[in-house]
Parts: sequence; structure tokens; C-alpha cells
Amino acid sequence: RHLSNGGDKADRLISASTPVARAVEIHHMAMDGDVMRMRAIPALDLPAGQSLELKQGGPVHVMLLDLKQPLKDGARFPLVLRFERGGEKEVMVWVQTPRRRGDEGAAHVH
Ligand SMILES: [Cu+2]
Repeated sequence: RHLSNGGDKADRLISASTPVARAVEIHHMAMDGDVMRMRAIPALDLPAGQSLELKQGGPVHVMLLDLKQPLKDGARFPLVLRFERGGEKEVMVWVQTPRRRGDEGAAHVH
């Protein structure tokens, strides 16, 4: 999914929420030695006129934590993104990521 900032002022994604999870975090992945680790970041900068891709394997993703129920393949749910300047934007998300066993409590949104 692309986040784009068509305005002439920088914006920031400051939080997100969805009815299907109790907590949503913005995560950044980085290599720590040989291990890929993700950590929560307080905000994601969106420079003016630029777009940022949340892609599979990319450095940034939105992480749904403490899911209220396991997500089924093909299901859709709304995700509200809150921007510092741009306010709230609701997007629909499709579940299509194959999940591993033991991953049922959390999900990545790309
Ligand atoms: Cu994550």
C-alpha cells in the first residue's frame, strides 16, 4: 500500500487504529547483526509531495497487535490512519498474507 502526501507541507503518520485489533503500532525493521528486528516508532515522516510504500519486505509496516479474532484469508477490514496535518483517513485492508502457525495474535499490514 502507498501512503502519499500530495500537499506542499511535510506530514507525519502518528497513529492508526482498527476495529479488529486492540493495538496498532507503526513498526520499522532493521538488521541487528544477522537478525531482522522490528521496533515501534512513534511517527512516520512523509515529506511533502512524496509517497512511501508499505511493501512486503520493506522497512516499514503497520502492525496489528492483540487481534480480537484471527483474521481469515480474503476478509476485509477498515484501518484508520491518523496524520498530524491531514487528519484521519480510512482505508480498507484485505487479508492476504499467509500466516504461520503461532502468528494468529498479530498481523502485518503492508
Ligand atoms: Cu511489526
